[in-house]
Amino acid sequence: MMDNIGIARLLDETAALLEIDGGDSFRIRSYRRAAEAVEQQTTQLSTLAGPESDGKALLAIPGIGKGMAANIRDLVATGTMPLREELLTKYKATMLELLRLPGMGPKTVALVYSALQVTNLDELEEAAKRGDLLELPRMGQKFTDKLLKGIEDHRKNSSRFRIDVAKEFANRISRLIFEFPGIETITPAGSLRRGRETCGDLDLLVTGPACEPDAVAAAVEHVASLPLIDKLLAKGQNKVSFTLRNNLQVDVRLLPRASYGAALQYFTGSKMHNVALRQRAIKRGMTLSEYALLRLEDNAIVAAATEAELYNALDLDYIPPEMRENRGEIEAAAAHTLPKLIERSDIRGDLHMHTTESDGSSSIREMAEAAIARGLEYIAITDHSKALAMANGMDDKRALAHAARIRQVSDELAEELAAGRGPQWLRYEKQLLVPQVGEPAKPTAPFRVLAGVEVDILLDGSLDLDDETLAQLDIVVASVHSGFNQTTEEVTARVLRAAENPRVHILGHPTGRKVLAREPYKIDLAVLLPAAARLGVAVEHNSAPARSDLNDLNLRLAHEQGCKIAVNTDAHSTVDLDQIEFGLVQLRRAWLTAADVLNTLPVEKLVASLRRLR
Ligand code: DGT
Ligand code: CA
Ligand code: CA
Ligand code: ZN
Repeated sequence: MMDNIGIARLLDETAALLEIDGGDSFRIRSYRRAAEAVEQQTTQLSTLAGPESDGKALLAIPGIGKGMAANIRDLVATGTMPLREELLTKYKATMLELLRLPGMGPKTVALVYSALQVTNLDELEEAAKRGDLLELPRMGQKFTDKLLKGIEDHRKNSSRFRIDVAKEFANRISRLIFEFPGIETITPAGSLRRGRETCGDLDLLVTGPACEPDAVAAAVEHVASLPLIDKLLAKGQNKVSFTLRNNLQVDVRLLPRASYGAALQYFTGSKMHNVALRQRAIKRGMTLSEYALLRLEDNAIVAAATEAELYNALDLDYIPPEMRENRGEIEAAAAHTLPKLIERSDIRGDLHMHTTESDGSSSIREMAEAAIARGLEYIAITDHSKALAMANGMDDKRALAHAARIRQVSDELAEELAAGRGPQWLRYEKQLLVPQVGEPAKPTAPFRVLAGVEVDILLDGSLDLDDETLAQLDIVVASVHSGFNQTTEEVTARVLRAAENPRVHILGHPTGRKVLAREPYKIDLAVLLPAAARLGVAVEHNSAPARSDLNDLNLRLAHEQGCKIAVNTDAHSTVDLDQIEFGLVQLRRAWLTAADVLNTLPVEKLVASLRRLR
């Protein structure tokens, strides 16, 4: 009998095959969505979709319509379905891995198959090495070289997962575990809790009455039988390890409340932080383990229930997880000089986002309301400029007309808020950070929508819009979106030239990298950052988890060089505004405080500080 994971896998595979076949994008999406929906079910669909069922239960699942329900019943009954069989007469199931490579769109995948019978990663690599791709239209040596590099990167990267992916799965799994009675708290530990931009595996720590020694066996059974488990790797007394369909490994530990703090400390790591902490314990006549901090002479428990007790017992201030990398945090905690790290409530504004005017999917008004609902006091709308034709970038005339509309929305909203009419608040479910709409926003400070632009830095460092246009805008973010193969000298000089333009306020995504997907362009930050500081132009940390432009070490460097730092979401839709969380953890990993960040300022101070002194 096919389980939910099997069903989801085949629906997803069908979506990929449809894509290669040049299918309708709406139809492709409906298969992907159905796969996700199936995977999140708590009961095995085979029990609802068997031959004797009427199929109604399937239709009750959001994302599953009549056609999809029929597909699922076919999958359960026969292990396949007609559309999949039809596609498999033309293509091979393994081809979906090719879609993940840079430059390999569905058309190219279809082409290498029809011309060279390439059906998987290994075959593609061989074909590229043999030079077979050179025979195909539009695939020169450059394409081949790039592809080989892409295959190498893919092999290297596919064992780690982006922080947002890890967090999403941590949430899904937690939701399922919480269905068992007597579970109180679930905390993701390991690299996810420390806010690293990628995670090798998930470490979930669970506690509550159901995890006490006399009760834990049943809770372990519950976890070990979660329907989203692909392969069960291990099931111990209080630990379950498994993998998900995407190969992400999950280690779940069920722990008694009395030692939860010690376990949390141990499994949060990092290993280097823990090593240093254990040495400190030994110097003080204690030993530290995942169970407790013990006094050596009589094995008495000094601390175990909470992390705070444990750090305090070692004469340390509490060290936030993001700092636990053994980069001087233990010494600072001992000297009571840990910085007060920036928090979400410190952020007053967001200075980089898009609307339907370029490649965003929400209107000015929608973005502004979503920002108010999240407690922000101002945003800047910064749509693309014309060089980014693909994103429907604006020319000078459109940029100015758009600015006028942005200011109009700003005025309208100020009036409505003053009259006591506001959008709905978003509330956050306690442990899972899932936004939910609540009561209307209380009118707070007058909200401002600043008129801005994200102007392209052209290949020679000139800007894509006229100076007179830029001078009329409140916020100018300047970004590189082209010429990624320029040399270090070329790209550094290019961005420096843009930074020297006094109308530019912020250098947008200054490295252009994409996490696990694209190397940064070869910019020399050791040259750029001090120059940016001297010129008074801010550098952006882009919170989109796929970008995360300046990593923790670069952010630290930017701060030490005296740069202004802006942390923005680059939102392309209202929900993207929540990406700020991911940006903030990187700032915290760089030890930054609210005072180090531009968009913690109230709007008047922000606008004043943007004025460039020259
Ligand atoms: P990852 O999964 O590669 O993104 O990185 P982490 O930091 O999550 O590493 P992981 O999952 O191997 O272990 C989670 C934490 O548990 C780690 O940060 C420290 C602790 N830990 C696990 N195994 C050991 C060990 O053998 N020695 C020490 N000192 N700590 C360990
Ligand atoms: Ca881990
Ligand atoms: Ca682990
Ligand atoms: Zn942008």
